[in-house]
Amino acid sequence: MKMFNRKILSLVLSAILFLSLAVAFTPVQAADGQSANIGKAAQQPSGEIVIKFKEETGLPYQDGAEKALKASRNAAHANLLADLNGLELNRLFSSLNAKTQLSSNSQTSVFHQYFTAAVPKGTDVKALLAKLNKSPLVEAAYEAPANISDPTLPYAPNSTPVQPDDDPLYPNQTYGQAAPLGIDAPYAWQFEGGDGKGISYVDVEQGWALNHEDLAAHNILALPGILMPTSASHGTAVLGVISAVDNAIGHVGLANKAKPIINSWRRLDGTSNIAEAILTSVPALNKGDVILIEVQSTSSTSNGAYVPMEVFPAEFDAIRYATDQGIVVVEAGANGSVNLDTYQDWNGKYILNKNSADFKDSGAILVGAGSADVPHERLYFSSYGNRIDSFGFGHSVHTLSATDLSSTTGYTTSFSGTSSASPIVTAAVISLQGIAKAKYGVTFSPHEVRELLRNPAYNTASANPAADQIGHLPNLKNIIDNMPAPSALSDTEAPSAPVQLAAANVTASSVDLTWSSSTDNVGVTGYDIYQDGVKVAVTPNTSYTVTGLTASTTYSFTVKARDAAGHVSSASAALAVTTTAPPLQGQTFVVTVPANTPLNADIYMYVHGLNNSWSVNDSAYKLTKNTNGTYSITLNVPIGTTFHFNLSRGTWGSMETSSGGGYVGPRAHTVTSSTQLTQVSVARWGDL
Ligand SMILES: [Ca+2]
Ligand SMILES: [Ca+2]
Ligand SMILES: [Ca+2]
Repeated sequence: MKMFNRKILSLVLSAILFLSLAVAFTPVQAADGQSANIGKAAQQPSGEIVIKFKEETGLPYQDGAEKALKASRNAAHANLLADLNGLELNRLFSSLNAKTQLSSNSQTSVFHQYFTAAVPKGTDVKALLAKLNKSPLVEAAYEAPANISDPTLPYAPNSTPVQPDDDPLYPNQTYGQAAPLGIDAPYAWQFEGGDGKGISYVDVEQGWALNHEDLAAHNILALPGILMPTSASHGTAVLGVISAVDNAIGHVGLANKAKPIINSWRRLDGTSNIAEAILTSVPALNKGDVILIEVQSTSSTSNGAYVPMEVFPAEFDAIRYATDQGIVVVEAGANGSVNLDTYQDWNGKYILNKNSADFKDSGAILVGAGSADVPHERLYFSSYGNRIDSFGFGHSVHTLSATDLSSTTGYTTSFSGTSSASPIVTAAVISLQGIAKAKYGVTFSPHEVRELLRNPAYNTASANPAADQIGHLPNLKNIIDNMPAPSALSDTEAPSAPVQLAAANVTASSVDLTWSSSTDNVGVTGYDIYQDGVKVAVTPNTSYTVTGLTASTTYSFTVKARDAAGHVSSASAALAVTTTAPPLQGQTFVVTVPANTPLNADIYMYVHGLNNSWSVNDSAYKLTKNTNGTYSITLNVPIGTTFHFNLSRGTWGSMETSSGGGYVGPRAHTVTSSTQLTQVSVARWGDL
């Protein structure tokens, strides 16, 4: 094999310079007839080509190998140099050099024949490659692979194609159209599962017309509960957005192949119980399925404004139970115009503000209401704040309607509120879960699907995100194009149990818990805190302040770690914590005595029971005489205590009586605050 000589290379430096300048300005005739000057714009490559030279070319395996051609007096080399037209040749395999031996038989290997060259912008690459491939020294010249990506299977085409064109009202469903206007349901429909096939959902509200002509084909399952005729239009409208049948009438639900189930919060016994409806929906569903909560309420601290149901502890716990089971919960954010960041519950806690230490995460996707046009503005009635994950259209939603439970037809152009926004978001969730299930056999955890909807890179922002605070409108195309595999696919391991659980700052009603981070094969997403076996909190941090405890009481705490796939670790070692005794509160009693009370009388408080050892003249309970003639005493007693007392002048015979000399029952006193002042009036003494 012929090898080049570095000395020759240096001797012909000026010749190289001349030659390279000469080729640099040689126009190449492009395939389309236009000439492209490829030597000038070398700073802006448009791509890479790979050239495999024949072994007899003899290029040294080093970057800048074209310099060797310039130094050569071989005519074939000169022709090749001309064909290269100024390109720089670099090693394709930068791990190899001229001395690397990959074969015992040869100093070089097939790999030493491969070079790569950056092609300047404007080059006719086809023409360049054609010329190189004709060269007697080139075995192959081709474009380097572009658009390299993971060789995962593409989403399978939908085996039950959605045919919306013969559903006459479909064109009015702008909320389903491509982003930025809608969530782009047709994009999802192309793929197996994108129409909701394989996924079930429960709609929790209180009335539906299940025999509506555009729903009846579903044979909708009704869980036990009472259906209210006055709410038939609402429930029918919600179902229409998601489940209107793909036929030749009415609308097309955005996830019309999903299985709809209804569960009335009007229970069979006539009570209203949304938490019960959520709880009883869970057994009807599988992991990855969805519960839609189409209810709102006012709370004692919302000043009459509607707030989402999760502000109520029973509903919160029911939602968290569902999300802990892997069920995605979508919850209407409510129509009370409330800034959820500043909403306080009856304990003064900012339970809906993610930036507050008080924040409690139910795991639900909370939905706000945006306008039905672009840019989507927050509607005046919508709840808002950092807790809102997503928004849908809050007005002008075209869907099914009904006048009563037995309606078989009816359509509306004006379904509205966070009620109309929530089924739009629900349909997006169902589509994603359906595609994941079809492709991977598993669905996303509630945490994962919420993160997909919250991702600002994938979804459509509202008009003024910083002020609107209603999250994003789902954009199924972007999410699907960027969709990761559900972590449940690869992650089958639970995190390690938390260790070093410790308590600090123990008070009569609270304790600070800390623990060491758990480890996980993928990643820990949070910790569940258990108090006497009952989960009381979820936090992404390794510390938590448990509040609302009773004084002088021993509690047992444990902590479990969880990952994005929903796996939960075993419990940490239990930690027993005894709260401190309650702080004593000063209770002042001011006693007015009868006019015939001797000026030098000693007045005592007799506290029934153990407090003063059955003594009616215990000096610790002797009152002080005030300048205005009243008597007073301050007792230090724990808050919450109730005790009974009477007054006397120090003997059983001088106990207080009624004005007629009758028995006076024990006076009850309950300590409710630290600054209580109680006025007591003695009518008469028993001996005077
Ligand atoms: Ca159709
Ligand atoms: Ca239809
Ligand atoms: Ca894991």
